[in-house]
Amino acid sequence: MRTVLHIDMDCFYAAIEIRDRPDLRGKPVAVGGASDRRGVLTTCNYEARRFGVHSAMPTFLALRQCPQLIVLPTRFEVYRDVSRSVRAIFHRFTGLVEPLSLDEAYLDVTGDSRGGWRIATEIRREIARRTRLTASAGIGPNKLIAKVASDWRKPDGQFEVKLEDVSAFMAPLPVRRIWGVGPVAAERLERRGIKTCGHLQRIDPGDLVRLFGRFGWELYELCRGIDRRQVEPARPRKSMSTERTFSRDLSELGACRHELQHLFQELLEDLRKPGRAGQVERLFLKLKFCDFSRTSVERPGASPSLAAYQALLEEGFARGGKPVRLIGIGVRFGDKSAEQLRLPLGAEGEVKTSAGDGARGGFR
Ligand code: TTP
Ligand code: MG
Repeated sequence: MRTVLHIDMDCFYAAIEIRDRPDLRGKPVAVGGASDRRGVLTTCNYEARRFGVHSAMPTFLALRQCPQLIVLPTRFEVYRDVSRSVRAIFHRFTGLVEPLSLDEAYLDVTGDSRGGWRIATEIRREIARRTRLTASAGIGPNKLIAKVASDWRKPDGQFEVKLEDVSAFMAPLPVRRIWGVGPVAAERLERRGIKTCGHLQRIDPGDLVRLFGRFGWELYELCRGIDRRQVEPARPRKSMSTERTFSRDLSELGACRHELQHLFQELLEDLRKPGRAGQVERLFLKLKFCDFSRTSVERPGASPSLAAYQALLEEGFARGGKPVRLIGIGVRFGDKSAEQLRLPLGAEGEVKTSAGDGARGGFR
């Protein structure tokens, strides 16, 4: 019998913005790209959600739906810092922390005599004290249950599902809530009148296997709230990168070079941060062009330098021959990344080895 927590920050980016600008409290607030520049929202607060505004919505549509919506630009650096502090809090409770994104993680607290409920309360209190932000928690015997439960008392709440209540807890949930059931599988089920996990629980396992192959067995368990996936602490990272999308496409190589300097500084800062370290083996650069086509250039190299990235930029830029919408640069680590190394920096910002904690998003 395990005890798994799922902790999820409330309206994460928007909550941070409102924390830092209290005059915005009580008003509908969203974070994302400007409406005149193909922008979409990353998230919004509950006041905005009441108007039907949501994550990934184009900003111009959101403003149509809620004209008084205040749309703020993203400040990823700040979100990353907060995310780090929150993760540090998790780690004071257990080493078994599996981050899912900047604002959510699973924690395995099996065997801790305080019990899941009390640990979740303490973690949420600590998050509030140190970051002045709220989080919600789900407590259950596995990841599936914990994740669903963390939504139950959002915002600023927590919900626990005991082992004996798991099957009943699952029954009313739509089949889509099950890990691994995408839109296609959900539609196949719904066409047969199977809309909830409760419906699914009544299907013979043989029929599920006939319909879904091996996944049928998993479905048989998942719809009953049985989930064997372990909480897996973050693995050593294979690469680290930083990127930027420009509000106006860059048509000159000179302008790209200028932006590259900023990106390079960011990458160096990230590489210098303490954490898991590894030997840099390759450098890469990616470009996305105005027509959304992309190219990437990569070469072996143990020490990231601005000159090396400039050479990659020139190659990629010439290849595209089009205005540039996004530049990303990064490093790939060798197999030794797993070792806890922390070697000194070389001269002139050259990085001999690297360290970072994985919060910076890569290319998705
Ligand atoms: P979520 O946890 O999905 O959302 P949230 O924290 O804003 O709100 P909730 O209270 O419902 O948990 O995502 C965390 C952050 O990730 C969110 O603040 C912004 C970012 N994000 C995006 O950038 N794009 C997206 O499409 C989504 C869903 C989130
Ligand atoms: Mg969240």
